[in-house]
Amino acid sequence: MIFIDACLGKKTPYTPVWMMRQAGRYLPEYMRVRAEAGDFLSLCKDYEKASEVTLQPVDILGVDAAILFSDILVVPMEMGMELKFVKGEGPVFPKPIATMEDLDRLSSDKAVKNLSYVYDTIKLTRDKLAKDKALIGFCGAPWTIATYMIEGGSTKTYNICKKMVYDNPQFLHAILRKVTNALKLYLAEQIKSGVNAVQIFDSWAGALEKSAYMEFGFSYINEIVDYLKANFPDTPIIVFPKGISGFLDDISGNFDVFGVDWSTPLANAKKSLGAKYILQGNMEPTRLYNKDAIDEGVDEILSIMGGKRHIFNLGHGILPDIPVEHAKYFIKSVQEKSAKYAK
Ligand code: 1CP
Repeated sequence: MIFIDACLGKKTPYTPVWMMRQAGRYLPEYMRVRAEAGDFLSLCKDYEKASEVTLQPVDILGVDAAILFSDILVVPMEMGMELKFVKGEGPVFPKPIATMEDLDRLSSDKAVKNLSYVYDTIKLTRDKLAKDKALIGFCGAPWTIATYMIEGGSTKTYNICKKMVYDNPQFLHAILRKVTNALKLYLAEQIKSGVNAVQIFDSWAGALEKSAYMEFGFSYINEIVDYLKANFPDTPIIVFPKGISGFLDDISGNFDVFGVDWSTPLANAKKSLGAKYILQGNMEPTRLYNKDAIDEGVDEILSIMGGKRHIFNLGHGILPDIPVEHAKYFIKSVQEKSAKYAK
């Protein structure tokens, strides 16, 4: 698998490429399966349909890896929190975690058991996926998941959870501890079910100042990484903490790949982290609106990385109104142009 070889720093015939959020609303084929399922959460729970949409971007776009179709928020949901996806609003937890009693009602063990539909999706998908394509499992980082559990949904200010950082850090640690316990076992089950690599998404890492992020964010990611490396040393781990370009020099851990977000100049990330980690990323996702912008973005990134120690991706998820034809053009252009660097 070219994607796994690249994660491990082996030479590959071209730079492998996939896109964060590559299965989803920009694909008419996805919309059809989602309509059949009824709604988004029913789709996640139906392992045959979830597997079908996991495979769609491989068949339609030719990406080098599939990412499991699910969501980061099924973990707190299966721990015992009611979750709704409200049209136009995104995810909503009607009863956010505010007290120790709220937290005590949640169970990490129950979540790991209840998430069996995810393990079934993985088994079926790995069965159907071409042998040379990798299947990526994933979870949200404890901090990012906790922001939704505490705020009750998406937030622009993070004021409730950031107040907790300074007013009640013990309680925030208790929440993060419980989520981390679930995520260690959840990713272990994903690996046992057949994923070839895992990615930890810390989409809201940039909401915290450095010292707070190290204490409440990155330390929990590293705990998950160390647990997985002790049990599954051969499975590559990708971390994606978005919005921390100001302190990349201080990032360390036992993971294999560092995901660079689009706001970080890739040359800076290469200087800080490129010797220690394979870098993944980081084309600005809105470049996909325009073919000339795609060409320019791909050329610039390939010239910085020189076809080495790199996995191509966007610097955050693909947007729902991107033309499919442009997504195809992007994937093909990375695969063709990067082959020239490999010679
Ligand atoms: O069909 C729909 O309308 C639902 C939209 C949708 C989809 C397609 C949601 C709701 N989640 C997903 C799938 C998903 N989410 C995947 C698998 C598909 C793929 O990547 O190809 C993955 C890996 C995620 C990860 C995810 N969910 C993250 C981390 C990555 C990121 O984009 O930063 C986050 C923050 C979420 C929460 C979430 N779930 C859904 C939405 C709209 C959101 C974001 C809400 C917000 O911005 O706060």
